[in-house]
Amino acid sequence: MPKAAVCKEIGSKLEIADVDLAPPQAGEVRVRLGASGVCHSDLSVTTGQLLQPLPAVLGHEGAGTVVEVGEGVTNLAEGDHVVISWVPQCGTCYFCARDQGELCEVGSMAIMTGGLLDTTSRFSLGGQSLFHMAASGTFSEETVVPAMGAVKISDDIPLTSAALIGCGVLTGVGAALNTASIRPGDSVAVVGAGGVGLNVIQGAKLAGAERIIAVDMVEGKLERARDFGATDAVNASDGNAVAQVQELTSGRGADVAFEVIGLESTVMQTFEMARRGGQAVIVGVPKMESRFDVDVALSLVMGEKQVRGSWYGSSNVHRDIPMLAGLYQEGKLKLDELVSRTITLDQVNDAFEAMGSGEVARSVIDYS
Ligand code: PAD
Ligand code: ZN
Repeated sequence: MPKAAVCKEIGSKLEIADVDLAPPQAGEVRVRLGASGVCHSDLSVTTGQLLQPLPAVLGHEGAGTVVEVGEGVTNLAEGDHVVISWVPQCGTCYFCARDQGELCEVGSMAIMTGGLLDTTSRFSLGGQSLFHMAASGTFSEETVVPAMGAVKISDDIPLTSAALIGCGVLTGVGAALNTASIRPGDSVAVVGAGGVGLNVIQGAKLAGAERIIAVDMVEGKLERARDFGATDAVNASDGNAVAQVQELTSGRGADVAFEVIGLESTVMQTFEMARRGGQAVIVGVPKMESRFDVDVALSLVMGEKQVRGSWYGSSNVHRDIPMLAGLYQEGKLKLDELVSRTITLDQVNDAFEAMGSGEVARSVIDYS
């Protein structure tokens, strides 16, 4: 019986409980988690900002060891170290065939229903079925996931660092390398320097951006942003952040501006920070009813501004997880530095509270 953190209803704290886990069915694997990061999206489920069928085992940023494979699984074997992908990607549907695996038809259906690929769950508590957050459920000592949602990595990467690839790193670095079109020498603004924003910053650096402006309201977050490649820092609590970014970019605005918070107000600011002909890339997930009001004539048509949403870093997980793991091994991608503190599963509610503080980039549950 694995111990897991369960969200029973919106507005309540996660409950730690011993849950039942059914064996993997055909095309599934059972994974013993080594670690799971705590992402803002987990908190957003508990506040109702992000839709997720409940009750559910939360957590979607995990890495671990395969301990059992279901019938017909050929891509993984017992003992493999894997990063869990919260969008299982089939590789063959309409979207995967067009290099938009983050929108995979099969994976998206699982996420929406709260179950695995057949929409049913392997978790239960006292006979009541529990959903898996995003076909994962990594706030549990063990989980069962689709084999197409687990990607093998080398055994010598610490699982506490590898776990972060599963959401924050793929999302952030992918937004910079896959969604945006950053050219060497570009100026980039990143609004929100939390766990995902830091990865947009290090992704923009990998893409060759020359000026990387981090925008946040917490001084400690801005200091850490510099360690990840930010060349400038704007504290949004010191007055108009848009004007400060424009001042740093010769009055034009940034070539590419990213929103990595999930607020209507900062989505609008990010759009205004992008220069004429530039891109605003929205990564943060605001509440579901959010709207975005743009002046069509001046900004979109005559100004040729582009707005793009970025889901899971526009990543092909089967390509990008091994690529990111390789960059880490070559010393070109920071993972260990994202782990501000390791915690036990019982401390997960405290990790939500710590998110607002300057000291924490990511809290990571260490199951070992
Ligand atoms: P986080 O809480 O670690 O970081 C958010 C940062 O924003 C913090 O550093 C805050 O200090 C800062 N902040 C808050 N308000 C403001 C403000 N008004 N102005 C400037 N800075 C501010 O969160 P995270 O990095 O884990 O997640 C960020 C968002 O990304 C969140 O909405 C999450 O749900 C979303 C996300 N999207 C995807 C995707 O695929 N698009 C994947 C994962 C997470
Ligand atoms: Zn996440």
